[in-house]
Amino acid sequence: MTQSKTLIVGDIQGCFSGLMSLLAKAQFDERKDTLIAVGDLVARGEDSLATLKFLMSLGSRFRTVLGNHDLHLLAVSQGIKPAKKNDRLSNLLSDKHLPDCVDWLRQFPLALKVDTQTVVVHAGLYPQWSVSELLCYSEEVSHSLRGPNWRILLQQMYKNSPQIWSDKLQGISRLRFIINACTRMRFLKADAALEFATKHHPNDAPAGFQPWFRVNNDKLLPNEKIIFGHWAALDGETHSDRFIGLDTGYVWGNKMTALHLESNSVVQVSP
Ligand SMILES: [Mn+2]
Repeated sequence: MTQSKTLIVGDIQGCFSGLMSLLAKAQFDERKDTLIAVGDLVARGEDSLATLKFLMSLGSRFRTVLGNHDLHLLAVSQGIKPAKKNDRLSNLLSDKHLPDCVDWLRQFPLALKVDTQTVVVHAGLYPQWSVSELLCYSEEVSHSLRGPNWRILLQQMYKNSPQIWSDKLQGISRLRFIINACTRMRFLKADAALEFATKHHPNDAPAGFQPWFRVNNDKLLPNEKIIFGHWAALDGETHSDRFIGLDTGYVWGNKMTALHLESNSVVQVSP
C-alpha cells in the first residue's frame, strides 16, 4: 500500500477537464489523498459548476484558500455585483446547488497552514506580516464571512484603499486591506503600498515596483514557505524556494501545476 499524498494545485479557474487530467497524471486517489487549492477555483474555464461539485465531493480531503474570483462569485451570487463579461459562470449561477456552493465556499479561509512550515495564500504574504499575523488576519475576515453580516462585507470589499497596512486599521478598512493583500496583491510600491493595476512579469514592471516576494520581510522565519497562485505572468518563477508560485496560466493556454508536498515534486498538464 502506497502512502497517502497531499497535492497543492494552482489556480483552477473552472478548468474542470484540466483538473481531471492533472489529478490522473498525479495518480490522485480520491479515497485517501488530500487536495489543497490556492484559490480561484472558478471563473473563466469551461465548467466552474462541475469543478465545485467535484471538489465538494472530496469532503474533508479537500481544502482551499479563497481567491479574488471566489469572493467575486460570492458577491455575484448575492446580486451584489454583475457577472464579469469573460467569466463563464452562468450554469453555476442558475444551478439549484448554488446556495450550497456559496455556503461551502464561505467556510474557507484566506490563509491556510498546511504543515509546520508551509502556508497557502492566494496572492501572497504582505511583507510587513509574519506568518502567524497572516493567519490571525485571515481569521478576522473569515469570522465576518461566516457570520450573519457576510453580505455587507462583500458589498464593501470592492475598493483599492487603504493601500498601506497599519495595525490601527479598524472595521471594514482593516478587513478590506486584509482581503486585498491576501487575494489581489502582486506589486508593492516603495512605501509598501499595494498596487493593483500591474499584472506583468516582474521584468516588465514599472520603476519602483517590487513583487511582494522580493520585498524584505524580517518577520518571516528561515524555514517558512509561502505557496501562492494568482499571478499567471510569473509562470511560477520567483527565484526562491521559499515562495512557491503555482499559477502557471492553464486558463490562458499554458499549464496547470500541482505540487506533491511530501516529495516536493511538481506535476503539470497543458490543455
Ligand atoms: Mn486571482
